[in-house]
Amino acid sequence: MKWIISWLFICVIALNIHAEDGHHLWLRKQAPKPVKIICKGNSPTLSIARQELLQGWMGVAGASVTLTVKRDKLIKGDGYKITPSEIQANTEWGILYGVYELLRRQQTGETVKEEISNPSYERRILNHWDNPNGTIERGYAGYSIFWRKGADSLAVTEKDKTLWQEYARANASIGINGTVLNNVNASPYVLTAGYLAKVKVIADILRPYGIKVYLSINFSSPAILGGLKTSDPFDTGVVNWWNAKIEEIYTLIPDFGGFLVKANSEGQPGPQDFGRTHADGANMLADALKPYNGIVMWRAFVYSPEEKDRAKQAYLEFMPFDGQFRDNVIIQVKNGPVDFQPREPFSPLFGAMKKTSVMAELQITQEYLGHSIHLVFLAPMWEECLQSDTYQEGQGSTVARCTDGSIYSQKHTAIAGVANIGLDANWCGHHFAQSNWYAFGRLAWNNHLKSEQIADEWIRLTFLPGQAKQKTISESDWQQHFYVPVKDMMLRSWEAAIDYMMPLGLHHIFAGGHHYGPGPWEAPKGVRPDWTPYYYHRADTLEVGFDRTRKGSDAVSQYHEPLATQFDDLASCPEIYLLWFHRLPWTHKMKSGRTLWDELCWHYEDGLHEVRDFQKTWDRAEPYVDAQRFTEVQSKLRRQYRDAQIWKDACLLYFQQHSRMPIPYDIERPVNDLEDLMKIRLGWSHHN
Ligand code: GCW
Repeated sequence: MKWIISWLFICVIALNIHAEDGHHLWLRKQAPKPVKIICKGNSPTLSIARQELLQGWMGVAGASVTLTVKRDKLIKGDGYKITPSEIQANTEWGILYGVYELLRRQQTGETVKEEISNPSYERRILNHWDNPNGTIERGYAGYSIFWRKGADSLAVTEKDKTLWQEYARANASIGINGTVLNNVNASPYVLTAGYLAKVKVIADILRPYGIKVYLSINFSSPAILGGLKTSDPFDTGVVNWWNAKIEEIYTLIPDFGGFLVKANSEGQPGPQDFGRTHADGANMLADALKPYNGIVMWRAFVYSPEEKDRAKQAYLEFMPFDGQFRDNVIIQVKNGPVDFQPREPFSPLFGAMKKTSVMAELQITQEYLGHSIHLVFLAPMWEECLQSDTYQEGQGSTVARCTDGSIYSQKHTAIAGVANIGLDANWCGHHFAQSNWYAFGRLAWNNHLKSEQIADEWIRLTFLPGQAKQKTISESDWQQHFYVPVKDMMLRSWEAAIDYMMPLGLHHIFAGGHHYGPGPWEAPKGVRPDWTPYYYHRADTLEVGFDRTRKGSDAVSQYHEPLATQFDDLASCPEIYLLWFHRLPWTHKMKSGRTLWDELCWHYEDGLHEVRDFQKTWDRAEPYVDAQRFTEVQSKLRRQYRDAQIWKDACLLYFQQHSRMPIPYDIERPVNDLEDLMKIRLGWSHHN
């Protein structure tokens, strides 16, 4: 008996050793070749650089690499110059980034000549929506890696430290250099001594990897924590309180990055509570942070039930203050004007605020794109936004160029991504969701990178042929049967999700609260109208869509010409944004010659078929992947298909009640009844 138990034990250990749970992300262990490193300096960051080269060198065996920290006019910020045997940078962090780039090239087989790479943005920041009790708002990968519930919430274990170091390494490897450790719906208590002591420990671990920590703050902290009567930014007591708090923070963490603020948004306190403006609030904090080189990232995510068109409010509220913010304030603007919907046109604030630093906020966590259940590669969405032309300073004034300092001189430039990271072994809940963390970092470093290149790198780094189930595969076999179809699947996945959720410019037709399943039938009965899908689709027996043309809410006029006219005019409005800008009869003729109703049906159908196809692609990939990741992704795809079917059935059957037109007969018939779908929606809130 005893030996059976110990035999079983050995088997479990052996299995564990070979278990491929995805924890290594895109940084997989391989047997390195010997390399000689020539480097004069000595520091924690340079030691990491050396160690990474020693444990990951896949170049010529016995080669030597020289690392030199030396200024060069062509190298900017933490950029670097690399050749196959040299890395030069202005800063040690630049050396580290150069090391990761060189190793990445060796692994992906991309050649290196002599080249300089400079980051597009000075600050490349993750925003964690982690609460002090360990839960994560819109997080689908388990609890927070920083905070936890209960009495030991502020304790720091060795396990925590290891995890934070792995986290820092992963971020540094893709150029991320900042992290906001807590939710923008901020608890004031993160500024108390106990939390700050823990923030210091985290900062100390992240520092050698070039990562600064930031905190989200609650604007009412002076009243809640300091016992003051007010948190009015013009009150001297309030100003003194912030000054003292900021001094306390910098005494602990001399390179603390600054604050992220969600103010007067979705019930959060802010300067307007005291009759002051966004500029008054942001500037007060900016002045207090200035002596320490800290910055304020002030969010423009504002909307209220009074505004007739939610999509217009951020622009209306912020444009009047253009030029009034301090130079260490950056206005943080979500990619679209509403809220991280499956597809939105870019926010009209980009490029329009010409005298204010503006940064984009992207959402890596898939709040509106299938949580950690659906396989959706987000790089194409971000590429679409970053490469959108705002025309603010003539043709070519893309969102990327309006925010990275190429067009406007901004004292600070930055980009943020809402993190999808949690305690799950694979960090992100879905193995493919790791590609979105990767993509954010790569685009933050180079906002002109193509999605295809990002997918290429990520697949090669994450699914090494050596880790395949079938050990005898050749490189070309892997290339043809794994790499090509999997890359294709990733690149099609965002459009597929749009098609089975919200095609042709439809948006926010999710069931309330959880933002996972469909709820187009939800109407404003006792609920804020702008929190119900009806507000956004406005379907009746004649028409569907939100009229944002000049005759409607006139949101189109917030865009610079020729866009305002292009969006306003039905003939030139891109069909991907059709129902975002126009309210149209069901019988409206589309470019394809179909009616709007038929076209809508076909999009839902195509989206669903795409997921069926992804299942086949993945099943065919089985020999090329380790068993654990294969099965886990396979199971998620099954769920994705079932839920995509529900999306299609729910939307078509619901909208059909209005259009009163038949679903084209070449389309697969719905398999669910609308009444059932309307009932099961609540069950979906606890599926993660
Ligand atoms: O997308 C919405 C989310 C909220 C979030 C808010 C925001 C953190 O549903 O959960 O709150 O946006 O970005 O502030």
